[in-house]
Amino acid sequence: MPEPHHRFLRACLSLPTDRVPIWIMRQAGRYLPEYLAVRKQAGDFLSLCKNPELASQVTLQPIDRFGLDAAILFSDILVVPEAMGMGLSFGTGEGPILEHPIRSAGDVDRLIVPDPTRELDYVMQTIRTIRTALADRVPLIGFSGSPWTLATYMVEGGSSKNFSRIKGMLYDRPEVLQALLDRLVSAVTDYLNAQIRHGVQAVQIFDTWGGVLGHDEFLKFSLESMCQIVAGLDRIGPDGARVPVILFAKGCGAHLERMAESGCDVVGLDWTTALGQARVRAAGRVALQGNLDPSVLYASPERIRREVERVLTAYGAHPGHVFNLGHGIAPDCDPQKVAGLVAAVQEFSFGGAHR
Ligand code: 1CP
Repeated sequence: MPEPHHRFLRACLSLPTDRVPIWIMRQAGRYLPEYLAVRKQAGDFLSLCKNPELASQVTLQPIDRFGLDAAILFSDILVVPEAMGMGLSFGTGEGPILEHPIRSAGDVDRLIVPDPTRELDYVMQTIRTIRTALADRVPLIGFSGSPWTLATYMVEGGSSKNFSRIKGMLYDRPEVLQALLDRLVSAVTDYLNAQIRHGVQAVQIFDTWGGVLGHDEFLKFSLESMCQIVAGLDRIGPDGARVPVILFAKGCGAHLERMAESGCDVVGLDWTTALGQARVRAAGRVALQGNLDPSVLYASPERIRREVERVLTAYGAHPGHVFNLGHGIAPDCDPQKVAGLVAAVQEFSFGGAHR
């Protein structure tokens, strides 16, 4: 199989690169004035997600502005529960609202497993539009939420602080939660395979809320379903290239070894894990992505540069590092700071022939 030439794809596959690639979780979004202008044009956030032309425009905005090494599809993890039949809305300034929360086995039975080329066809159109607009400048990343993370929104009915309803379900009626997770494994596997068929060149599974689970509960109720998805993915794209799979589970650095055995190519880490030790623990089985604390972007440009150097030095001169924040960029971030961050990654990691 031919080796990829893009440094992001090469790093995902632990191949040598000219320098460390960088992309940023939530790189398109509210901290960019040009994003807010396009969202206004679309009317609201969900309409923006469903408009392939405008969603493609906002996907490319951070690429044009900062010269990042990968683009990520502009969409949201919650379009999958919507396609399964749950009503979805985003109130202005509030979190998401899922209209018919899952509270019983009957609620799970009523969920459909969507045909991604029908209920989620607008995402497939967006992928095609973005690939044309990118013209192979950088690779395109597709994504989904993990079954556990999607289930938190579906059971709670929106964002949550203490996850009381889904935790109650986990301990009292684990069979209902398991039935929901099983249905989500099918929906997410079909959805990511459709994204791959339509042209995404890597996929990331976001397990934003894996870290709220106890040790054994994470393995049983989150990692297990992610492993099933990884096993069901088509790892070769329509152009014959390998499609790397990234698992990002926030607050789950303790489970790195188990995640590295999932069959994924890259494990994404948040900033609570020591990156140098993580590389040793991963033992060459996977590449690592991360892991600058997003709050570093509130510091001075000089301090940001020092912290970038610290992350790069912690990983060291080895292949298989994708620079990223440890979680999504904050909506009140100053775009100038992001420009400084990208420049620092480019400068400090350039010329490492060993990478
Ligand atoms: O007002 C707005 O413009 C909406 C804000 C917004 C944006 C820009 C939401 C609402 N989602 C998004 C885009 C988005 N969401 C992307 C775009 C691609 C990118 O540039 O990265 C991605 C990958 C996501 C994924 C997503 N949505 C996650 C997982 C990643 C993470 O940050 O942890 C989660 C948990 C969501 C749910 C979500 N979407 C939006 C909100 C307000 C929420 C709830 C967050 C919460 O519960 O705290």
